[in-house]
Amino acid sequence: MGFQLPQKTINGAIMMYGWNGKILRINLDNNTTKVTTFDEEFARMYIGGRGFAARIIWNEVPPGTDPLSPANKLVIATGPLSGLPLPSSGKVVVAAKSPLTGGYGDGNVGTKLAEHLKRAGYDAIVVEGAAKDPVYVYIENDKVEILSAEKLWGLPVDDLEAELKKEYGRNVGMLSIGPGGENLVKFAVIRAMEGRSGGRPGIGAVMGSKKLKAIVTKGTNEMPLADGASLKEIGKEAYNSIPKRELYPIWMRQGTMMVFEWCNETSTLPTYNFREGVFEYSKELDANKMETLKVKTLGCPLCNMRCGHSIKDENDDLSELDYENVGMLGPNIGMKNLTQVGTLIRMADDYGVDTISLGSVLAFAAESSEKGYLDAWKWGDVEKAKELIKKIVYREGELGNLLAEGTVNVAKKLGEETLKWAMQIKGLDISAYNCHLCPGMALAFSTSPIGAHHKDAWVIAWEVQTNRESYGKEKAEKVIEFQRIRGGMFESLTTCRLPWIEVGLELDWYPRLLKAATGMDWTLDDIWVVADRIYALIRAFWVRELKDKWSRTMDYPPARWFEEPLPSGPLKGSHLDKEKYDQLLSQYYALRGWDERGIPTRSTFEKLGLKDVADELEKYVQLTP
Ligand code: PTT
Ligand code: SF4
Repeated sequence: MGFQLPQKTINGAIMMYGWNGKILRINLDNNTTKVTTFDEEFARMYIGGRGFAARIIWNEVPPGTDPLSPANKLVIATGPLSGLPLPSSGKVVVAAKSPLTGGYGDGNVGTKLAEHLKRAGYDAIVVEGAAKDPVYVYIENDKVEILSAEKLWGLPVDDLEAELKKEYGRNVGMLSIGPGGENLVKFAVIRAMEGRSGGRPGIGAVMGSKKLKAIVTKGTNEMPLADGASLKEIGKEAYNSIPKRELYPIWMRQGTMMVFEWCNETSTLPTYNFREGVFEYSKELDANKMETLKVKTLGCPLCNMRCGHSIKDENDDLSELDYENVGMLGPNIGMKNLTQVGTLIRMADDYGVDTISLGSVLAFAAESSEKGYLDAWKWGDVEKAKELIKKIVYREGELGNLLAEGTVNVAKKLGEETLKWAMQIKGLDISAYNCHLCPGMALAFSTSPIGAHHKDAWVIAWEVQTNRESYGKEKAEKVIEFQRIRGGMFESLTTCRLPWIEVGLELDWYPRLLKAATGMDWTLDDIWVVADRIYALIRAFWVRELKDKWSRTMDYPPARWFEEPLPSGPLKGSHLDKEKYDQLLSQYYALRGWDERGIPTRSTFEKLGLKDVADELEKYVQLTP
């Protein structure tokens, strides 16, 4: 890469531009806080967000740690572009060892905390240990208070936020958990005051295990920028260019719900636990229907593409409809009415559980009931669904307690054969795209570093438009290209990727913005190297956890997509071909410099500057040279 980080001296201490160089450590075992620093080398190698989180978790969470024990660490990390005046920068990464998958887990949340944390003087927070009684944390620049949350514990997210706003006002960053996180539901998320959610792999449960109800942050310092004037100028140009884009008007009307109809038309809509790809009632749930019900649009801070389209639910409460939410709590569980789906989404938000995994575990329970393994509920019964959601969140009774463990764990309890219809990969439930005839997207899901999430490589639109049936090398190349951009660049910068995806904001804006923020000349190729490093590091984490239980089958999609052809729709009879998928996976591994087990070779680790990781990993598995 060959660049030098510029530095400035403040009161004798060397500072970087773009980063504060400081991580706030909050230890809840003994109610202490301290600040640790990182140097230029660390910033250059991992950029921020996911990169910082992955390295901290690799270094500090020992193999075999129970994810819900005090030894796990909760990391909340910004990147050098988070919280700055540039498009959609109000994002942070929340990460920990996942209680759902047992591997590395993270999520991305839109929140004012991105800006406030940076202005408070920190790039990241690491929460260590666990409190005995419920607490929340208030950070205001150098002041960090650990306060009793005795009166807040048990509150659903909306009520909690209302209480904390009374105390701190609206001009703060606020992340919190609902009863889902408190009760250690394995797919609990962290909620933001702006209505967003993050941390699908149970990061909210990790926060709950630490008895940490909320983090409120207020920062008032200047941002450490190399060239603040240029940054403002380039950021303004970028903001101004967005509304001129062709797709901007439709995006502003429909947001992520835009894809609902397309999914139904292309047989990729998750329907009845991904058994089918088309839903006969899709018109009752799609974006056009949403537009007739929409009352408000919410969104993350610093964004001019706000996409939280909200309707009133059955109780007249606001419910935010994103495609994943509607796909998983709509057709995937047989719901035909958008207002009712809105009620289920609203419950998930207020309780603080992931809509995708919730839809998946409910679908799994309906199918398992149909097959005689459970007596839970039937598809489309909205009253029963509401009852079950409550039971899950409060772990009520045997059934609630069982389903709160998440699909993969329920399947393991019911019997190995039920794993055939447990729609997950590496333990994380698949988000809302049916891949009976999308080998590239199946590969993207299977090689995502946190388990089956579309966030790292949403190749499905490209795949369906080009050569859908191909298992050629171009699919592996496209997955890696997207993983570098989405999972590497956007997760470490850390900003929202939607300006690039949805309205076509060109990627080369980002090195320009990075130059203004950090003073460094980054090229996109420099960033891809960091992305590959982060991928190799996260893969090392998974392998270190699983040791000899790790194999390439961890990168396989569920049996349903191979063995059960689509029973209806224009693609009736389609399914993935296992042998060809395996060849595609081998091509992916070869392109990444990973061996046939899907483990980076020693030479790949070393090329990426991760010799120390290779040395540590070699204590657990033999590496290919
Ligand atoms: C994300 C996942 C998604 S992805 C959705 S809808 W999507 C679901 N949203 C949930 C929700 O809402 N409430 C809830 N209780 N559970 C939910 N689970 C699901 O979580 C989100 C947007 C969206 S909307 C997407 S695609 C993009 N994701 C980004 C990303 O991952 N990285 C990034 N740099 N930019 C992104 N921009 C977009 O952000 P997870 P958010 Mg989320 C209410 O968290 O764990 O990553 O899972 O992030 O701030 O809510 O914004 O059709
Ligand atoms: Fe948030 Fe949507 Fe804006 Fe991205 S585009 S920052 S998800 S409101």
